[in-house]
Amino acid sequence: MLIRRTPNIRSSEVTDKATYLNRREFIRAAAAATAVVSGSLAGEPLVHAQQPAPHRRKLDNIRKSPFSTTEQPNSWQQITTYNNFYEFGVNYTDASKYAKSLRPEPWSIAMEGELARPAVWHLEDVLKGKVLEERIYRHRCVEAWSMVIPWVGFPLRDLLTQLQPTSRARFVEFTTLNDPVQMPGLRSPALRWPYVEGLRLDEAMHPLAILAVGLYDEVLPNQDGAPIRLVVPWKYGFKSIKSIVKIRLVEQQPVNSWQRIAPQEYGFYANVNPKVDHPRWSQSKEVRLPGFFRNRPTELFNGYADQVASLYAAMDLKRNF
Ligand SMILES: Nc1nc2c(c(=O)[nH]1)N[C@H]1C(S)=C(S)[C@@H](COP(=O)(O)O)O[C@H]1N2
Ligand SMILES: [Mo]
Repeated sequence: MLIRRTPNIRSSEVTDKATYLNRREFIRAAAAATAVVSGSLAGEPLVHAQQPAPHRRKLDNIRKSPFSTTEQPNSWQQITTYNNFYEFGVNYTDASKYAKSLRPEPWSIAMEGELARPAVWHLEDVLKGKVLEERIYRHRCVEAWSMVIPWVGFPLRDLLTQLQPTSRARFVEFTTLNDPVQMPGLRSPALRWPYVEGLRLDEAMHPLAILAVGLYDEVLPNQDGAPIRLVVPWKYGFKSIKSIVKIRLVEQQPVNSWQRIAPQEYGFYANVNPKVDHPRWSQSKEVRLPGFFRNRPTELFNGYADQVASLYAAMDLKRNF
């Protein structure tokens, strides 16, 4: 028997990831120290040094959703200057600086795989006259920061129902645009490109899972995943893939980009869970931006347990992390 050794991560990649994580911690600590020294009262200089996204088009036909949290949303400035979007660089300020080169209009999305009705969607046509919902959701990155974001979008299940998955469809695989001209970060091997994510079909059909096309009543800024991104509020942020160009229904569980690069650190499920630590840091607490301190208890399923826990009733969440 041939034993094929497949080292999934090159040690250089692990080192790189560890280095930027440490650098982020360092930058955060340095910013906090500066704020104290310069006597800042607000305690929120970290995200204020950056340029917020320009305002583009207003969206119409938005109704409020009963699924929204009553927590105070973060500001436009905060939501558009503190981003993870590795296609534009690995630091949280990179997307606000470099995502200008993304061209989100016109945009098409291919729907493929186990579907009775495969389709190519022209986003502009689909959104014409469509009723959208404002969903104010908690947003929790695997790196322990959190925000509250007023997304505008529609349930992913509406789209899937229309496309009619076949009986073989068990998972949904999403793929981000892969154009190095628009996305300079693709020239770096930080991740295996294109960025890919996946959901189990029942997760994708859950009413909380949405495709977002806007933020604060406006079209999505580039750094937040224009023109269309997934939002799965009970999972770590990396599941919420940005700038989607392909949605594929498949039989086999997809391997997402983070799993591929570090399978012992990032799983397929990525459900927010205070009891399942990341191998290199605790998940029991989080920092609500724009603060500095990890002093907020992490909530199971990011606070959405009442709605989603039944999806995982029979599962060991330590093994299926
Ligand atoms: N294509 C793509 N999608 C992505 C990412 C990325 O690097 N590329 N980063 C993920 C991570 S780690 C997080 S926390 C969220 C951040 O979303 P936000 O910048 O809108 O807050 O986007 C996710 N979606
Ligand atoms: Mo993240």
